[in-house]
Amino acid sequence: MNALPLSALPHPPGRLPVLGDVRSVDRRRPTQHETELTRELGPIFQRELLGNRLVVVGGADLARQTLDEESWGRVLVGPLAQLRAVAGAGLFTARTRDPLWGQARRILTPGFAQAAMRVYHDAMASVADDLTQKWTESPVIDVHRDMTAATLEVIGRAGFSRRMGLLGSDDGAADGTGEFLDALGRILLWAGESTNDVPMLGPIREVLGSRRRNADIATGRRFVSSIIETRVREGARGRNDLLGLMLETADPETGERLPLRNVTDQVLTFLAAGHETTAALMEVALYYLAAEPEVADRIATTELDGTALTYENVVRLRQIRAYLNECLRLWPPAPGFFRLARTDQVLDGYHVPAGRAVFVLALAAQRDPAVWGPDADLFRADRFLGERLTASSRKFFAPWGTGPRSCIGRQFAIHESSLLLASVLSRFDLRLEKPTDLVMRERATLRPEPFTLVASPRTTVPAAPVASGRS
Ligand code: MNH
Repeated sequence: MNALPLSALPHPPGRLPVLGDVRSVDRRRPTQHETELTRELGPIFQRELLGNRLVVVGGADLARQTLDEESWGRVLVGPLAQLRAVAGAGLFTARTRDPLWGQARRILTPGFAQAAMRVYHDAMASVADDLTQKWTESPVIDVHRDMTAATLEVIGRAGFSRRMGLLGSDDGAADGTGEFLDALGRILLWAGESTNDVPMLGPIREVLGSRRRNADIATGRRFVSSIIETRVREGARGRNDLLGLMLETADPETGERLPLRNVTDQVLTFLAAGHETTAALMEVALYYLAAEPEVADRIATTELDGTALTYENVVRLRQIRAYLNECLRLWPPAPGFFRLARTDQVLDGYHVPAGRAVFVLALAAQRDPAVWGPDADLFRADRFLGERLTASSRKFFAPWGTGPRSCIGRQFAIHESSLLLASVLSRFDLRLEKPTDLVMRERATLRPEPFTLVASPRTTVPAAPVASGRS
């Protein structure tokens, strides 16, 4: 074969000697910038910074090629590598060959299966009730703050049977929660910043910030340890939640339980991975609902009208699901992931040697007009209503990642956000406080810049009930 070397890949204009493509660095919005570059440079391109070459795969067909588990695997680089210092061998940051990864994944899988959502439903619904109560009392909404609170409350109440005191009638945050949240925020900021770092700045900031960061990490671990200790003291018996699973269940394969230190890693992982991404999804959904009130009205009247939000009914909310999928397509909270060539590969005529990592830019591939059509950049939830996307579809859609390391929390996030969105939508008309574009910021995730909504009681006249087969 005469495949071209990666050095021949197109790159942004204005490359400098030694420094490389520094002129094209956009530290504040790296993956959005790379998505623009995909349109200019094609489905695969390179960015070289001080001799480090990042290969970006933004075309849908090429991205789909990297999903093949035989030829490609996951690799811990970028922010994931940074977060290892925080969450150690938690599921997200453990190496696949670390026995703790397989053990934890097997122990926790039942806790994230669809059937488990029935168990978490009431805890999730209690958060939805607190949120709608709050919005009824104070209808001018800081969406960022409230979604952070709601998603942390959900993982706390459903996952660890622990109220975080961020919403509802609690007397305020439980001991240390505020401090923990501040520390977590700074840690995620740091991890996100190092993603597409100019390589030289990384080590410098590393030294400058390490004392603060170590203190933050210690704060995080102390907070989590206190959750675990409380549970151990009170006795784990009968607690049907993630923490119970981790403390009491033996791995069906090895018969071993997770060491306590690893349970700490996991709880920290779930608090971080479980809230930031879901909050980002909820914020995007709320933005579009407020920006397009006709769509909100249609869903409220045709799908939600009079529907009690029981477990069974939430699972059947087809329009809400399609809506969430469209949010995940346009603004995936995890905008990309790294894939490592297990053997020599060819992408679009370029030779990718075994052991080489490429960055699969889901943000670009999920908007590739070649497969999603000329309106790929438009929000149109009904794309997801007609067809079911399968692995064989050319329409690249991987907001949950891929393969054995894909998101374990997927059903959890879908049930939670369907329920929260349905609760809010059936009670309120939402409006943007003032006309604003959706501006996405990039930290550890792709998440909207804070914006304000105004909620008023829903006034739309409900549609007549449909006897069967609502659609
Ligand atoms: Mn989640 C892995 C996206 C919600 C816990 N998650 C991943 C990956 C993506 C992802 C993408 C794979 C990353 C990679 O390959 O590098 N996760 C999401 C999105 C949402 C989400 C878009 C919400 C929307 N995730 C959640 C929730 C939880 C969770 C909620 C937990 C309660 N996610 C995880 C864990 C992993 C993961 C744990 C790592 C799994 C593994 O490596 O075994």
